Amino acid sequence: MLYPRANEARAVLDLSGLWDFQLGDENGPGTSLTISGKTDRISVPASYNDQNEDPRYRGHYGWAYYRRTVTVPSCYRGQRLVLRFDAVTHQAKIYLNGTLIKEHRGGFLPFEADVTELLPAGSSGELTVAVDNRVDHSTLPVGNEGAVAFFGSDNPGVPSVEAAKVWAKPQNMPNFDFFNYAGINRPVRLYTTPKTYIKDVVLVPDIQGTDGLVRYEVTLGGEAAETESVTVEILDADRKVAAQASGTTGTIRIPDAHLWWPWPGTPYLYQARITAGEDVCEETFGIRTVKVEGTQFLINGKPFYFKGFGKHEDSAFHGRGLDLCLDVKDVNLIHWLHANSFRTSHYPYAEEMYDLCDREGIVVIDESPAVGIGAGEHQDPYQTFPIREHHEQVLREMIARDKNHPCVVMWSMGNEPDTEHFPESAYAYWHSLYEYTHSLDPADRPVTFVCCQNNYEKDLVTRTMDVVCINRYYGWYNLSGNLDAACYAWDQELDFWEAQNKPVMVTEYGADAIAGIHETVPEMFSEEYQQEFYRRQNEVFDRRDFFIGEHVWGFADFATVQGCMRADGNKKGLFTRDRRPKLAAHYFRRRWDQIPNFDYK
Ligand code: E8X
Repeated sequence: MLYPRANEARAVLDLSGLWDFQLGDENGPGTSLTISGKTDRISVPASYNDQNEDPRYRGHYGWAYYRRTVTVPSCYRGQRLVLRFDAVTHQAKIYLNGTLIKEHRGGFLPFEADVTELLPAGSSGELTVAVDNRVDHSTLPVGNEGAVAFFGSDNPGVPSVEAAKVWAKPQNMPNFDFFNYAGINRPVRLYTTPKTYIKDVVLVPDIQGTDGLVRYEVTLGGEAAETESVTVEILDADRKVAAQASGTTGTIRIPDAHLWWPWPGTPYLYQARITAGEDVCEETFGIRTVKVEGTQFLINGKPFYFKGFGKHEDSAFHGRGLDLCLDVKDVNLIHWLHANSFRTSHYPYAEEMYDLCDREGIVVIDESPAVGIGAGEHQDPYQTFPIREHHEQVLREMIARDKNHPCVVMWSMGNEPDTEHFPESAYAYWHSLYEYTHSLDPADRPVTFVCCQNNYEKDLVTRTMDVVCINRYYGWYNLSGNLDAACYAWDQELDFWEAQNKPVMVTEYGADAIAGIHETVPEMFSEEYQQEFYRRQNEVFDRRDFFIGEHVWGFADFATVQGCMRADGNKKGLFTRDRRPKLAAHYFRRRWDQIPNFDYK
């Protein structure tokens, strides 16, 4: 799906701003909807949870409603009109003048509705967006079910489940460690295209000697989709035509191409300028290759070492709402650290972030929202969670959206599923999904998922991924406070992985550090312990050739579900939530300055 960009053929009307808002209940609306009664004002895009002091905003369970009037300029006459929602979390129903026009499941990927007939140029209409924030066994991310029983008999002092019901209300119980921010988290726009329009563009780069090759495929939609002729021009960074072609598919040769290299190399970008009748669009791409070979991860044929972290879309007031200023700040902090990559834990991020990473040369592992697939040793999630179809849907939508970004070098199908209690079931689920994911990407990037701390000998599926990605908390959740033991455990485990002959990276390791807690003898929760935790474990990684990267958990502190293990959020950040560096940030800045992107191992 193309990003909505204004140009000489297309207009974009941004519908961000203050909308009317009302919290609803568990009973969602049907095929028609009109909001009545008092509404509050709410900012779009942003999560609704932290915008109002009414505690119901933060703890909400169920539907909520957004409303505004949309007026379509009459100068849009004769054009096709499309409403585009970049992300509505988690489930959306869209109404125009009270009538349902679109439904979408999944809170982190875009969807569109053609409104050419329903909202013609020169008219006004009432746009209502119904949003459901509930997570359960059928959603991604996954929520636990049975909220009321949770207050039951295993709580000392709580006499019975019946007694607990007096105060217990249904609530979301995320099976994931980030606050369940909800609402219209990313922009809503109305855009125009000519009646025959460019629907999609696929660009697959390759390198041949000093030339760049781009295999392309253009899909048209609308009245003359079958007959309209297509031309493609490749523009270099000075907007000079470097090569051109015509027809809906083909391969273009760019002589003496500039390659896309991760920062501090030059992340050179080209534009593919597509013309089809009256429609025009430009899609950014880079000439670079990605390949796994033996125990190496090759970018442009050279062995790459991942230095970076898992992140979140998370900030004060906005929640998970798009914050471009924060995205720019984060990219600059990534440069400041001499990092070169991050994982979009635990869901696809806003498209603007990938644009920034393309431009700034930051390598991205793009993760689907499949986090929390597990229910302990007594329940096989693969047999009992109705998620498979939805999981395939989010992978399809993620790859359709992000396929042309040079920054994206690998797909992560999900984070920390159960692979230990039901190893055969896990294998059947993930391995077929791995093959499906490969089949979706025209560029056939490496595919992985991120494995939870578990018994790696029982786990049958992690070892079959293109890159073994492991989250490990030796010295934190287990072997707490004991870094000698943690290093020993790592060594044992890395002996196991060495025998698998795959590239291995750590996608999470970390310790909570509350900014300002200092100690001479490092103990847990101090900034010194967090730094020492990394210093000791990095020494272990440095001794292993097949170890291709270190992703810290996490980039910055973030909001999560309250609980007795969390003091005002998850504090494993190298930065605080307002982006002040902890000791460990300074440590990594020195370390990563010494580690080159290529040929480190
Ligand atoms: C943590 C991280 C969490 O925030 C992240 O979303 C997923 C978690 C650790 C799982 N990985 O808790 O800080 C730990 C399992 C240990 C046995």
